[in-house]
Amino acid sequence: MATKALITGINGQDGSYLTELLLEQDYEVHGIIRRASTFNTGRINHLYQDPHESGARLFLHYGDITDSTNLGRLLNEIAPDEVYHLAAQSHVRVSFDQPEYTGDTTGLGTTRMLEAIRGSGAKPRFYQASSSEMFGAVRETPQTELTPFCPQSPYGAAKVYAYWMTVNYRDAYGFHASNGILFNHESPRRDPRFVTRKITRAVAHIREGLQDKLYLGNLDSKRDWGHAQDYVRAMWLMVQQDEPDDYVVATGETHSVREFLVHAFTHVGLNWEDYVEIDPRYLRPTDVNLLLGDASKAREKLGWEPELTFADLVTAMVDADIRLLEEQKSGILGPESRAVREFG
Ligand code: NAP
Ligand code: F7E
Repeated sequence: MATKALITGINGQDGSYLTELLLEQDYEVHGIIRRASTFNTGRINHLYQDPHESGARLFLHYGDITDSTNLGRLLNEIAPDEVYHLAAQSHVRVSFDQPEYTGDTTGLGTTRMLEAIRGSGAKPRFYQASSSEMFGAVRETPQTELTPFCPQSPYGAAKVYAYWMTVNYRDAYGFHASNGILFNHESPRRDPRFVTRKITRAVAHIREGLQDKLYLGNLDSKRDWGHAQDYVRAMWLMVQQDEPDDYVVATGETHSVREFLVHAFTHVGLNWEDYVEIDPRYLRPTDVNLLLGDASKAREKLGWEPELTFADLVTAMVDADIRLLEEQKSGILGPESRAVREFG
């Protein structure tokens, strides 16, 4: 029998790459999507399978991590072997505008999932999408699993709560529950409201003369940026271990937003300083100025290594945005989503 995984946040950046990875390994994958006024399965449309066809291994279910009765029912119905809890309000800047909602989804959402598992009587292994934002005003550099948390945003604070609830269910109820403390990871599937994709998308538009300026906030901020495809592999490896544990996942290199700009604009022969302006709207009440992870534990215990470098990441994202724009200009839009037609 195929191993069954349940993924919350399946249509997000990480959910889409993780689904690809699990389907390649012959898992049966169940994903929770929430009802929105427009269909939002763009990142997983290429994976969609008609659930009526024999051999289908990807199944989508409506649900929401603010709805505990729904989560409990899905846990009972699906009886997964592994749960990857990725759903969250994941935007740090937005968490200052919506601190209560962020606490509800990003923090309490994890408790609801853990409680749904406990109530179901099943014993799936559990992965919690923890974040380097928990380190906040960093107490040491580089950051490891032992570095104290000092969150600087409602998002970071909610993730700290979720981290400790995961540890608590491991200690109190013997859950196989692990925290992946993932540093920033990006890809061509990154939402354009995060700085990397905002930049690479703008580079593609500026190159075509479709955009004059790119407005940004704090350019001095430094991040340890990796590729999402590498990072979902680390999630899976954590869940496969005999013992649950917590792991930092990072590249061990840090770069400023300014350096990202230099790489992205230079890749197409442009000078970023001709286009970028600062807009205070993108500054945060408190920002995290420096993140740099030490993933030695993940390397030693999981055998995990990132395969893609910072330069690979930037060029892959710029090239993908150029291709996307060319497809849009020539009217080649992606194949109509079968999910849109069939998931009414
Ligand atoms: P993302 O692209 O923003 O995806 C978030 C997912 O959560 C989406 O599928 C979203 O669905 C879903 N979601 C949000 N609120 C929900 C709700 N109330 N009920 C059900 N689903 C809901 O994020 P990501 O980059 O893939 O990150 C995955 C997880 O890792 C998140 O928990 C994030 O906080 C965490 N994380 C990310 C990074 C990073 O650098 N990417 C680093 C560390 C940790 P909709 O499409 O409907 O909005
Ligand atoms: O900001 C600065 C901004 O929004 C990175 C999420 O996946 O990673 C992500 O959170 C830096 C910050 O990501 C703009 O101030 C400058 O210092 O791309 P970001 P983030 O806040 O690091 C962590 C690990 C997560 O867990 C989160 O879910 O870039 N910055 N100008 C800007 N950022 C944005 N978004 N927009 C700007 O215009």
